Amino acid sequence: MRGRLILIEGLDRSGKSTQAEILANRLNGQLFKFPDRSTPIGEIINKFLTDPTFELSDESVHLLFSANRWEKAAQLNKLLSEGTHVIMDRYVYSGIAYSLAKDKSRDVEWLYGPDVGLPKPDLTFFLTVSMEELGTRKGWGEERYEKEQFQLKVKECFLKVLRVDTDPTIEIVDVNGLSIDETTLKLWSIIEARGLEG
Ligand code: DGP
Ligand code: NA
Ligand code: NA
Repeated sequence: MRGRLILIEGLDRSGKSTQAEILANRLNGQLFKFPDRSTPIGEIINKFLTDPTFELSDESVHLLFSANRWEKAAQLNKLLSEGTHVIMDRYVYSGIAYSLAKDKSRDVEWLYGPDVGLPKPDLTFFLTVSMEELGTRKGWGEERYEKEQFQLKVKECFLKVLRVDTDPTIEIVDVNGLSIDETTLKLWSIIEARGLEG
């Protein structure tokens, strides 16, 4: 049987990475984190995110993040075909939402283009947390996109891009005020209800 691909999306500091790690353990699966800063393209992305003087055009940034996902696609497909479950911390929806947040007039078809053909998640969680709570979390404000005004735009773009009304694989999960354990419980109950735990 093919492995399950479960994706966790959300704003910066929403708790995605923590939950992705916990779920990967519980499912005895592999964790993939995007951007993966360890690859050749990931190193450029890391420089872009951490060095405010490093300039790249919006289009280049968009294509680099997509290329970073393609760097891992063969490995991802191999694991899934061998029956290994994979949990992902960010993926295509982050690519669309962050680029759209920079320029709302951007052609969404163009934004999707470079990601067409990547393996599709069986389930996507979008974790929502209030801006007040996000602002209090560790490390906030250190990297390029971690500014409240921009994160508000990203949230709006995520909700536009995640077609929760027509796409049954999308679950928007309000985790505001929840502890790590409470959040895991909430996510796990959805995984179980969909029969994806086995
Ligand atoms: P993280 O390591 O999850 O905090 O991600 C680093 C930053 O990169 C974060 O601000 C979100 C942003 N990001 C993640 N994926 C993409 C993408 O595909 N495109 C763009 N433009 N930004 C992304
Ligand atoms: Na971040
Ligand atoms: Na993270």
